[in-house]
Amino acid sequence: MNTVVPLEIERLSRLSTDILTKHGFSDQHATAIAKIITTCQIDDCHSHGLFRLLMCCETMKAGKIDGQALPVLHATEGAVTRIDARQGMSLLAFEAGLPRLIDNTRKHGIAALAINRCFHFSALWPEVEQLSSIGLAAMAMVPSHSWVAPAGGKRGTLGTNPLAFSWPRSGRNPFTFDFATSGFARGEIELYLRAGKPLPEGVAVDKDGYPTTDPQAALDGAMLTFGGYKGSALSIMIELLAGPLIDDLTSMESMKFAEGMGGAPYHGELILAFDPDHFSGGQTARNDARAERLFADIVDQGARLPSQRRFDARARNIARGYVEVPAALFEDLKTLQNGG
Ligand code: NDP
Ligand code: PYC
Repeated sequence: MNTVVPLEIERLSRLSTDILTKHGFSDQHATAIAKIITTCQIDDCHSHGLFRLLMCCETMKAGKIDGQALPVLHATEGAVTRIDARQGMSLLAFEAGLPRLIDNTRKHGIAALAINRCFHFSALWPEVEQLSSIGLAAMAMVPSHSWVAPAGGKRGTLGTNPLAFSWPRSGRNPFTFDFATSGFARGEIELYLRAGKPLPEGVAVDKDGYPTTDPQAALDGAMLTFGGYKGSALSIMIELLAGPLIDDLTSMESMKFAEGMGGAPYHGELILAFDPDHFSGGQTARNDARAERLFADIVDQGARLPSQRRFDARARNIARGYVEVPAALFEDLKTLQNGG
């Protein structure tokens, strides 16, 4: 039976920073990572919440990450900001590059932040929502490791390559989606494995290329993209834009860099931001109202907007003051907290 234990929200951040600093992350990195992990766990994003502390520690044990690295911003006058994470985790680099991305977006109407040479384990929605919370629309994308077969193939070439988008809505939660371009995120398959549950059909093939619902066989074989050739093309686009375009690694190259060691993939990240005031010819309010009519027509027919489950979970968890964590994961986290 998959039992869960309650964990007070006020303990989440401390538990995460304790584990991260004990495993070699500087206070600055630990704080940046814990912030995202806590944010995800409060929203019941289980595949990229506390569970990802295991991947962070595994990454440190693999030996290539620099847990102390301070990101360096490249000097530039243009709309493209480049920041070198210097083989640290991506999140501190995102924090360091964000103010310049915002300034550039306000100045030029559209701007980009390219993070290079980062280890990356996290969900992207907390990043794009930092931009939509100040009235900007935003997209973010990353490659990962080459676990995913292209449509028509049976060998891992592409990453799980998430794409996130957030649209600001005055006085309401933003319109946000954030999904892996594989049918399932790798983290989700790992959670199925831990829970002893079979996968749905269509998520993966085994190492011989046959369809499988066995999570371990899926991890050993190849994952599939969502939406057949359409998800496959989107995934390839992410490889290109967050890889060669920004002078960084593809998922195949990230896999090679890892040399079979576990942990988070190593590559770049691309974040794009748009200022509606520049694009809508001074008619932002009128166009926001048109966007709201679009959302209303979706919700009115009984469909839900992406992220609504998350916003509901946030409200519920904050109101009761605790999140629910699988008991087995909580035991693993206690072991890590004790230095294991
Ligand atoms: P999900 O399939 O759980 O959800 C994808 C999106 O679709 C969410 O915004 C979700 O909203 C929305 N959604 C789900 N069901 C519906 C529905 N019925 N109607 C409308 N919208 C719906 O996401 P994934 O498992 O693909 O990805 C999970 C996380 O993993 C992401 O945050 C992603 O960034 C992260 N990830 C990170 C990687 C990395 O390399 N760093 C690699 C791959 C994934 P809601 O949350 O409200 O359900
Ligand atoms: O869940 O696919 C995933 C993933 C890859 C890297 C971090 N998360």
